[in-house]
Amino acid sequence: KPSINSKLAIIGVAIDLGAGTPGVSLGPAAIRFAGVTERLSNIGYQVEDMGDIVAIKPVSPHTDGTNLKNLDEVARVNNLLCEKVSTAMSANLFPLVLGGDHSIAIGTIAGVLQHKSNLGVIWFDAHGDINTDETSPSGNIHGMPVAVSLGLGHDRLTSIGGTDKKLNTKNIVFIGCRDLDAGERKILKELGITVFTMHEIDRLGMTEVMTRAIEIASNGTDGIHVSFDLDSMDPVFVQGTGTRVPGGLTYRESHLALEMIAQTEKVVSAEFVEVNPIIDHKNETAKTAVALIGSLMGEWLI
Ligand code: 6HN
Ligand code: MN
Ligand code: MN
Ligand code: MN
Repeated sequence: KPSINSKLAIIGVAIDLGAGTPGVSLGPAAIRFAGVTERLSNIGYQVEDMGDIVAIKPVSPHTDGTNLKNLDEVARVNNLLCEKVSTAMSANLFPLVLGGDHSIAIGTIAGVLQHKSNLGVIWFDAHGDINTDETSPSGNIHGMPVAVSLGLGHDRLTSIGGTDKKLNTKNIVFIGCRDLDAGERKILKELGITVFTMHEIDRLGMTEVMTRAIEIASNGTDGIHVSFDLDSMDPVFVQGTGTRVPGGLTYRESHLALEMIAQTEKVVSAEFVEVNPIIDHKNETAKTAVALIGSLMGEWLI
């Protein structure tokens, strides 16, 4: 659990090969530049920066026999990430993973599952990220990590960390969705996964939504992983992210959600993804990510 004075590992993943828009590979650098280490040190954490895993753009994005873009390199990077996250947890370090596109959740979650076999997940996103190679409209792997972490999709991805170590549908919950593909709606419904769309957040309010979400992610689990896609927020707060969708979480709703998760003291790992400094204004999206990280790590639990 992230308690003040515990140790934390920062793991950057410089990859944009899972996304349609280039630039999120510079996300880890932007978030470091925005002062993530200093922020966490000031809260009272001992921070170990384990550096970046760096993706290399292939000459051709196509792997034989699949529509998935950059499959070879996305798989290589996520295998490395899985190992690195697992190594951090073996050393009793809380893994804080900085993206990078959301395909890195494949490696992060696979790594955490080596240590926590009944993991709950709270997934903040405008999107469902639950496409498979069969349902994906784009071939972009950042639209697939939830499916992969459930064992669905291409075996080059589902094999990462072991096909036996997967998430349980009853412990996954989505927050902030407002752009779900037809195939994703079908999968979500079939699997019975709870989705708090913007509609539910409007109707119930963030406090009630998070109370329910935390219950789902806690029920019978040995920890909670937080996967935060910056595009869950309203585009007015996050210019620097590639797949912006109007009508998202406000600045305070996002912080309130993460502060409530921090209060549970059940969080075992986290990732903040899809920060794109190339399309941002004065690194503001990375600064927002750092503030959100502060809230998740208990900055306001005085
Ligand atoms: N993300 N559903 C779309 C697709 O291409 O599969 C968009 C995915 C966006 C993924 O924001 O992490
Ligand atoms: Mn996402
Ligand atoms: Mn998204
Ligand atoms: Mn879409």
